[in-house]
Amino acid sequence: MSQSGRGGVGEAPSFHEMWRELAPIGRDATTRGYRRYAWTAADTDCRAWFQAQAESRGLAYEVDRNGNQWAWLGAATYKDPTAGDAVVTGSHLDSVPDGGAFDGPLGVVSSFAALDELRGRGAEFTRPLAITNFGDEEGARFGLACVGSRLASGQLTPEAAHRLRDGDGITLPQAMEAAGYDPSAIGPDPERLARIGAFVELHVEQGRALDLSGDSVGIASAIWPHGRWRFDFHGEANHAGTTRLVDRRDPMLTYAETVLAARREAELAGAVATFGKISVEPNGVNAIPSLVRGWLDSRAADQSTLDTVVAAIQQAAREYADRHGVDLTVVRESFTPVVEFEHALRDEMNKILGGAIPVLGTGAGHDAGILSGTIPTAMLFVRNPTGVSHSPAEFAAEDDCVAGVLALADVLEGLACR
Ligand code: HGY
Ligand code: MN
Ligand code: MN
Repeated sequence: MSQSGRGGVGEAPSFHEMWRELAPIGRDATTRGYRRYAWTAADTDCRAWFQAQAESRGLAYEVDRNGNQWAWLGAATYKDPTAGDAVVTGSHLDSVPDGGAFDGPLGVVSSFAALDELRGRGAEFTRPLAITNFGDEEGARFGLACVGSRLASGQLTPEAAHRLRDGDGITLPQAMEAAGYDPSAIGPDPERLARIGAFVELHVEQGRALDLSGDSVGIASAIWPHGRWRFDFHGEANHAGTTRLVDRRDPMLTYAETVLAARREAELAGAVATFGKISVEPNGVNAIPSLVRGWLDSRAADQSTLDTVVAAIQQAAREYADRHGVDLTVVRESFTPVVEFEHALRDEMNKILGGAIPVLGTGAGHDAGILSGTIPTAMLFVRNPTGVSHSPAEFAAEDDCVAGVLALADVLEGLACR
């Protein structure tokens, strides 16, 4: 809990105000879920909100070559801005389809609120501080997670990024241009990352470890390796009413068997595997499909388990495809290796917070994970009583959100106000 020992509803007043302002942006009136996809109008509105928060606090606002947003305090005034000692905090504002309110925005809102808290304490910053919004973390539109941080760290080449296409066939460059950004500028940003001594991302916990331990705040230890694979099952379109079962080459059948195989293989290995997205052509009630596309998301505690699970699922899919005269192609669309957060920063944070903060792993990917190969990164988790995420039901209690703001303020004070 915060060194100041303060907490409880009503603290961090700016948090509540920002939360209320951000809440309606990109929320679907029917599902109450969020649809803040990269380079859409909702994303533009979120970006405008971020810029307003930065400028209202007198922070130096900028957008980097990859469209990530930065709000700097003191970048130009402290000693040498290229000293590599900047402390950065933030997260993302985009969402999965019908995502929850907290995944991403909690980290960004808490960052601004933590700065307000530190200013309220009269903290003296001795290192540059920045608040960020990394673009397209969820990959909901173009299928690749963490595009903004992958581009910045050189893990995604501009050429590969330019090839990304959404479900309507719109390319990433077209989408960026339509949103007023120059896609030809994207690429690695080593100078910017070299300025950073520590990146701390606060995020709602996507699990129940803190609920079970009775803690408001936790610190991340590691992120499971995880990836996304697209399975294309090519069959033969035909009449649903007149085609004998024995004459069918039905890709939906193969897809269904593969989904069951994925669950079976994941259970056997203590991993997770999800087919959460599907597209069917021609998608007619009375027509056997010609093509079924299914996207597999699989994750495991270690690389070899993940490899084993995905290989077994692909093997089963090929056997089913052969049996039904279906052709199968599998494409890996996104992959993130295991992340072990840097121990020194993790332990320093725990010490700043009193030394008794639980340290927990996660199966969820984050920009802090992507950047961990380039700069020291760490994560703070805020209790989610149900553990539910990537759903409108995602929730964190007000008291816990405030505890997260105060913990983040303590960490930033400890790191940037020595
Ligand atoms: O998929 C993930 O784990 C993250 O929410 N992008
Ligand atoms: Mn997410
Ligand atoms: Mn997230």
